[in-house]
Amino acid sequence: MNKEKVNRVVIVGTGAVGCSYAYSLINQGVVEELVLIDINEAKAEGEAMDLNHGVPFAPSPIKVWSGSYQDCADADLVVITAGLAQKPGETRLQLVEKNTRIFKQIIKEIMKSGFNGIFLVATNPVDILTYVTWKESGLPKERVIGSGTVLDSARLRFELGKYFNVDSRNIHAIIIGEHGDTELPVWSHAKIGIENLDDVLERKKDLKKECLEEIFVNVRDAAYHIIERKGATYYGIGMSLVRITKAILKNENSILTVSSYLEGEYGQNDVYIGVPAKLNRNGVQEIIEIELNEKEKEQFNYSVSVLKETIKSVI
Ligand code: 6V0
Repeated sequence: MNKEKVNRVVIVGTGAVGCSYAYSLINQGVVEELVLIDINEAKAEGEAMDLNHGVPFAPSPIKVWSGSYQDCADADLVVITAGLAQKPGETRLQLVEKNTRIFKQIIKEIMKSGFNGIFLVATNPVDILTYVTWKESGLPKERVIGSGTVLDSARLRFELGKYFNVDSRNIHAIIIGEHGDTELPVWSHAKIGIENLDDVLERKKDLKKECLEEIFVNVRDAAYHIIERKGATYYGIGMSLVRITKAILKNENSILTVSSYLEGEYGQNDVYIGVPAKLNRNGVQEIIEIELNEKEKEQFNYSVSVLKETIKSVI
């Protein structure tokens, strides 16, 4: 195999999220090499063994092994899903101190290997830990990305798809802001297929605009509802991470609401937050600045202020 063309992804953290991502990545045939790292080495080893037994059924060949931080040297993408997860009732921001400590250690090890690819962070609170990753790694902002509100936007599309009885892949609606309690839906740009959401509501008298708020609240609180029932959420984020991985490694120029570093965009600076961004082989190629209405601007600015307060406490 020509080494030049081999894409290597390293996953740090082979818990529920890391393994759902790995499983989905293998099933979608996105990469040629997949390395698993965890502080619990036996767990990473067992997961690699188990996943390898599915490789004969994968759409394309892939080498999977449990490795060490030295394997990051040749990685195109390092995806971090390590750390503690929310307990029932716990907010994402409450995880910040413990996971920041874990991250500082992990990033140091990865950078020691000579890694010079792209970071994708999923651990919560994701916007804060993406900022920590950027600061600690010294890599350009374009190459440090958080999963942001990609999952939240998918949840919104799913719920709107159900409400309007339209394939969720035809729903163009996004959530931006913190991946957490201060996130917001951008109703002003939402489309059902090719029609503005407001026009559809105008046309279909049996559908009610008031239901949108309830749909959003359910989406925003989805993690709490799932954690209450099964203790953790992982399939949705696993598939969201694969979507982001494909956008990057396949050089797609896809627009996804990843956590990106703002330098003047949306009137904000020095913060990582979920906004629509164009992704390709170089990482975030461009942040798409859409015109928000007054209410959305206010909500977005509030979300930024909450994240900035939290960043101050860890940096
Ligand atoms: P988990 O199943 O407890 O897995 C965490 C893994 O990290 C375990 O295998 C640990 O051994 C490992 N780990 C801990 N410390 C280290 C370390 N220093 N080095 C290497 N590995 C380490 O948690 P789960 O997989 O459910 O969640 C992982 C993170 O993803 C949590 O912070 C969640 O809150 C977060 N999520 C993020 C989402 C998003 O949209 N961004 C969505 C869901 C969960």
